[in-house]
Amino acid sequence: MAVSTVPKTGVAARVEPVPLTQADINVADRIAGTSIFIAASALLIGVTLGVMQGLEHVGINLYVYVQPWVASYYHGLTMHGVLNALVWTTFFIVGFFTFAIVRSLNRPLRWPRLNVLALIVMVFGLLLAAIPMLSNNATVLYTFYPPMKADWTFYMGLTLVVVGSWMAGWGFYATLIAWRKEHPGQNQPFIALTISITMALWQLCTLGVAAEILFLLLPWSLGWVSGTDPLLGRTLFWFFGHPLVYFWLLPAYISWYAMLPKQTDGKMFSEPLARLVFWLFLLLSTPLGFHHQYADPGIPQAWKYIHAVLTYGVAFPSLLTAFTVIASLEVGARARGGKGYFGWIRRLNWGNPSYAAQNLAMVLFAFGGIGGITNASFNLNLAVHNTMWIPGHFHLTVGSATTLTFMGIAYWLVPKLTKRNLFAPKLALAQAWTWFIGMLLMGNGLHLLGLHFGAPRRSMLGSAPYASADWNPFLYESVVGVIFLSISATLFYVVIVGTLFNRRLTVPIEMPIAEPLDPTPAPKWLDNWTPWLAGAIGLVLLSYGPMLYQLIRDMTMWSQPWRVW
Ligand code: HAS
Repeated sequence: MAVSTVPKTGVAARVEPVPLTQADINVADRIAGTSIFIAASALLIGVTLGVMQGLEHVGINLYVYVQPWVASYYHGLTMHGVLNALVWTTFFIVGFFTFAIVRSLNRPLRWPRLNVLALIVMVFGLLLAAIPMLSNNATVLYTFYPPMKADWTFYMGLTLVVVGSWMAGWGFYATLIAWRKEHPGQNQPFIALTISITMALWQLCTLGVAAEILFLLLPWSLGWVSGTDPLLGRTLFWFFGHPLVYFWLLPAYISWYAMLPKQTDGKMFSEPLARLVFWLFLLLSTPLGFHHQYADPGIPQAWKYIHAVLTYGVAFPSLLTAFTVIASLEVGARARGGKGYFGWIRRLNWGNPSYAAQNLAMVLFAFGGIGGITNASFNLNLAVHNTMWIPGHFHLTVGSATTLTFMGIAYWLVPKLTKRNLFAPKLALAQAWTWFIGMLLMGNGLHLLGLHFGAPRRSMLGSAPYASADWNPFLYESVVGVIFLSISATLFYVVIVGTLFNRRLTVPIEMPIAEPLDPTPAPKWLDNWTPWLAGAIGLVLLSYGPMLYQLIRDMTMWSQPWRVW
């Protein structure tokens, strides 16, 4: 690698940029395509099981027809949660990021073999976890709270999926670092920077679940120790569990900020503000997991209060996002002839399924986000915790903001990867709208069931003796939503499979990258990792350190394993 003779200006010597060749693109695209294929396959099984759950809630029990493949409602619910919330998201994100970082930096992956190996480790982990899951030996739901115990292969498999995703992240950092050496003094490109921030957030928060699995669950499931400590296990899980939701959300935000405006002729309203949003997520996503444990005895109120305040803090970058992304879209709609305070909305690119899916995902997220802020309040949380309100909340967030956005991204990404035209764009458009209507109905029904009646989550409501007739309107509302969602999911697979066999692309597809409205580069403090990373680690130590110290000091490994279902 040649080093150019740049005069000493206080900036590091420039390394000659490595050009991006077709062979490099092919490597990245193969990783991306394989990851997204696995993601979509997981989602297919996951949503099918979701439909069965929805039908059970109105007394239609299909589980009797699928024995022994799905042994019980809870067996199905575990696979639904793991496949949709963990597998679909993680594999899609790794694939999408691999594709996007190469384009954003216009350079090859620094260590392509590491990224290939990362995917192999993830797939191996998935297969290992799948064996006990399919055979009903890991029916512990996607949060795998102890003292419910799964077969050790389940924990080991999930660990490998996480380790593989770390390796993918290391590959991305190495690529960004190489780019920085080649472009000293220049700001890191927005997409590559925000991909790396998302992966850094992921590396930080997964330390919690890694510790839970390695020190508590694996030795316990292997029989090396006889008991475990559920409170410590839950605390380590939620150290990871809440930032996990931002790992799901930030790829959607990358698309909303940096790609979606371009799809409607808009520009990024403020690139510096968008960078600030991602740094704030790095800073604030992890130190707030106790808001999932408001009802847990053993965590002092003061710590719950601190985490509540920080939770309100992490809602702030989303509020910034709501204003700036809408402004970016408005710029585009006005360029397309939109007029009036709200009249411009009609001129957005609603005819394009990729655009429409993502904009509808944003609308659903506005409701999901408000629900999240409600959850964060200690008093309100006591009313909704462990009720159907919570599935209502997360179907509007991970099930809509994330999933519908990823579907929208797939509508340009899959044609780009396969070099084939999108099959039946009108069906794709119908898919976006049916998902939107389905989630509105189901989300509303589930929220109200939880809030008004305290209907419990994770329960077979269809055969629950305590279920009252007053619940029926909301149960039926949500099942109508489920029917819309099943139509939508079917359309999604028709479009994607149709694309795989469609005619070759006639017009090449470009990855949409929105230009900033103001081309002035962002200030240097928004391009500097050190203060944000140090702040994130410091805040985690302050907000978790004393409590973790206390929980580990007082650890009581007495809980015997339970196999409930
Ligand atoms: Fe949450 C529980 C608090 C966001 C997912 N959350 C969960 C669980 C999941 C989940 C899966 O404080 C259940 C875990 C379990 O199994 O037990 N959540 C929040 C807060 C936020 C939040 C404060 N959650 C998310 C996101 C998720 C997600 C994002 C997935 C992707 N959540 C909680 C709490 C609990 C919880 C408690 C525990 C509950 C309990 O008791 O168990 C915030 O980050 C939300 C901020 C978001 C906003 C919305 C901004 C709106 C935007 C769109 C604007 C667009 C518009 C449309 C208006 C403030 C950016 C424009 C239209 C045009 C036409 C232009």
